[in-house]
Amino acid sequence: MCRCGAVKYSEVVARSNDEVAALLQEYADLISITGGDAFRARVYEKAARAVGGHHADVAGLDLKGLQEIPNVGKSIAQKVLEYFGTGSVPAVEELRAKIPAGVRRLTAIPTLGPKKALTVYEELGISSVEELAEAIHQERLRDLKGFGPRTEENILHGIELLRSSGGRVQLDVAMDLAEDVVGALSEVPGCERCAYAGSLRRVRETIGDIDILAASTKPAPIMRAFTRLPYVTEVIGTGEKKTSVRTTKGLNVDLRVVPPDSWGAALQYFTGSKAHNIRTRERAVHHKLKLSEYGLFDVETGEKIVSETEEEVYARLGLPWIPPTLREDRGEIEAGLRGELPALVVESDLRGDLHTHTDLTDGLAPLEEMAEAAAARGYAYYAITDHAPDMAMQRMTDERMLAQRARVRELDGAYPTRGRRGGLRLLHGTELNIGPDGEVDWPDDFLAGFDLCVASVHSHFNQSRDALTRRLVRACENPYVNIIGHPTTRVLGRRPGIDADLDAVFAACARTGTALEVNAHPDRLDLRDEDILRARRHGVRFAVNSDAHAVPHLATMRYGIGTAQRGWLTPDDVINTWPERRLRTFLRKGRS
Ligand code: DGT
Ligand code: CA
Ligand code: CA
Ligand code: ZN
Repeated sequence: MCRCGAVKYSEVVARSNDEVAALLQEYADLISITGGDAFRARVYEKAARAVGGHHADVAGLDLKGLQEIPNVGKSIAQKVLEYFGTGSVPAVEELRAKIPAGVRRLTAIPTLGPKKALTVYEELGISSVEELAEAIHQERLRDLKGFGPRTEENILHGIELLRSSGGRVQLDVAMDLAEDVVGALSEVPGCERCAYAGSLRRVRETIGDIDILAASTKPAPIMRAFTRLPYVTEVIGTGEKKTSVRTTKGLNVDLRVVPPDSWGAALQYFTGSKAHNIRTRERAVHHKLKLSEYGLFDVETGEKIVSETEEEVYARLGLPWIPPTLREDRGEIEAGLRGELPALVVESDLRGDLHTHTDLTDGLAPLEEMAEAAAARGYAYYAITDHAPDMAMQRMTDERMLAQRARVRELDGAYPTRGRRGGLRLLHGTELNIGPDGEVDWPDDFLAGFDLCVASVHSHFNQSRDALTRRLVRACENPYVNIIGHPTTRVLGRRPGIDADLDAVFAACARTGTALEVNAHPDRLDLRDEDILRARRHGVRFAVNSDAHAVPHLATMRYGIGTAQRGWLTPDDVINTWPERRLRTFLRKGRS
């Protein structure tokens, strides 16, 4: 068979086959982790491989067709049909509920079996690959039964394999590490400036490696301090200008030290993106200048032009300073030349958070703690939006919801905040489930009692494109639905977004006065930057929300704001920057 034909074909069928393979593999892992029959786990593992390698799309097969795939028996075929029918498999959900997602993620490490994954979870409370890497570094694993220094080394190697294959890491992981490095290097005598650049400064949704820049006339002590940071596992290369290391987080960090008078040019260069830099270099040529990682130069005299700030560099190119989140060559140069760069929304513009949870459903903290933390962030208003009853595992009832509302009314205004003279305004809301036909959990008369409703897709992800589109449009047309939560439902690195006609959904949002969420959770960042740009052209409004399930999650807003900026949003586009009265008018929507 022609190779290119085969590649194309597999691209077409990959989606559903890969999804099913991942589901079966996960089920196999879950069986092992929960101490189930090893033989049964292997049966599912084999089936996963067979489906993943199957030549035709499994989505179109019936029970008989599925059983014709090698290693797929009746019970597995039935689960696959269930999956395509409803988007979930109860048997899998049941096991999922028993095990934290972090432990399941541990089994992605090729050198860590499920048994050992469960041991480190039970004995040391480790539930993420990052925590595991750190524990190994602190030599905390070797004392466990069945572990030793060799096991530690082995697992660490596996973590590196995992990282180098997948490559990119989540924004929050990279940000924590980068801020730590910048903090440490800023302390080194002779370090005049230090900052992170690259994709992290542009707040891309995932990060390949961290780029740190320092300004100094004496690079050596900074390089030395860098290679001695506690989480550095390997020095890949080190020199006068550049040092690269590998860290316990499996993430590489590049450090460049430049003379202070080139800081602006270097920061501009290493912030990128490459596409943006190509355009700025063109502008430089146009102005008889040369822009490189070494600085800005006059082409005729070869003289270095002092460029201590990025503003100076952009000014020499005839441009205003361009915010890093726009530097993707998506029209920012043209807008800059026309003097039409957007006045981007910033974190301090936010007056509230409109999608948050408490321990009434799957949150970790009680209402009081969440509200207090929201007030400490200086918000003027804060919405509590716990899950609605159609998500059966949350065991929500009308009574529980109404009791929460009574408490919310009691606490309204009770928390002093810098954002509002009368104390934090509490809004009572809910996160509805958009059912397979676009219906939601409660009838209109009950919905009318909420100050706002977020509505999200939480099941049936695999409906046809038409059905998914109709479903979302119908949710928009519900007069009580104010915000579509995490609109595509993607989970970075784990689940692709649903396949709906987003332009039709965006148009419906604009027409009905329904906002689209920019979910700030670094697992989601949904809508993503490119979809925000598209939605904006339809005239949609947005809500940048944390979807916090615990107090620390409130701070993930920074990633949501970064993503909103990458979608060119201004405060006027974002309803939770608005004063309360304007917000309340928007939330009334088409309600009578
Ligand atoms: P990443 O690390 O994949 O998340 O993405 P970046 O953008 O951080 O890319 P990276 O680390 O390879 O390089 C950092 C910046 O340095 C990049 O955004 C622009 C600049 N840069 C690196 N290599 C080149 C190049 O070959 N040409 C140009 N114009 N700029 C480059
Ligand atoms: Ca980078
Ligand atoms: Ca780099
Ligand atoms: Zn939520």
